[in-house]
Amino acid sequence: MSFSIQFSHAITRRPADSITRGLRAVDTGNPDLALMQAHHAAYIAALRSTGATVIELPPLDAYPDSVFVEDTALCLPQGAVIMRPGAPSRLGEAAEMAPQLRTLYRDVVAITGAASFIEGGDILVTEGEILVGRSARTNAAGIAELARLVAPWGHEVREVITPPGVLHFKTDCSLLDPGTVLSTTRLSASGCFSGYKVIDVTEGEEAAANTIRFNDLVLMPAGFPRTRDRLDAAGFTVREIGNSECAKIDGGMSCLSLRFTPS
Ligand code: CIR
Repeated sequence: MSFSIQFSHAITRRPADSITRGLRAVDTGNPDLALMQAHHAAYIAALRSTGATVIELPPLDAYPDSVFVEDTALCLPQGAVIMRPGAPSRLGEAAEMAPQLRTLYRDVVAITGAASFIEGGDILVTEGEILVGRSARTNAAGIAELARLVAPWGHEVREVITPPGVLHFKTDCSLLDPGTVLSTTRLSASGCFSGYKVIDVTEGEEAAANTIRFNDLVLMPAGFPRTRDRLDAAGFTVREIGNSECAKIDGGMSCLSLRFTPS
């Protein structure tokens, strides 16, 4: 059983009407809620098709970015860690997720330091380590606090750097199997994946790097044919999911769920 790619559960949250106020680095127009809902439904259906239980939480209008549940928690086999998002408008989302995780896990701990900030999008869990990218949302204090919390569970944290101008570490990479990473070249060139097999996305298809391996499937954003060819050639079972609306507010496949096997 590979805890980094096999999961019995996922949690998602339906997009709220307020999604049009979602944070974004560059304004390319507001997401269309109806189309986003359709993409979200396809995403959930794909997760369920692997046999997993998917818990769908109701929309939270007070938090425009709350559909991106990944940023609120880190779920490990031994327990869950509630994050402290670095985006002030997202800080309250973590407290909304905590009670859900307490119903599923015996052990739920939290990042609490006033100076600690960390978002789940900056965290890549592999079989042997937890890589955390320092970014505009995740700072050294947040990473150090996470390392202290997960050490008793046997996990080692390695601090890495999210490329400048990139929202989250996992905006630019994802785990395809316990030893294989999909990455942009700008990230893999930093050398942070030494010891892993790396498949680079095709130049010009950087937005394809944020996929998720969920049980037998790799969910990838639709519309990146050359990267898809690379994944097919490497033997992965790929499901393309429309991501045009989430992409307008810097979201992708990983942000839309928490994936875990509760203990
Ligand atoms: C934000 O800027 O926080 C959201 N608009 C997008 C969050 C994407 N989350 C993720 O990649 N884990």
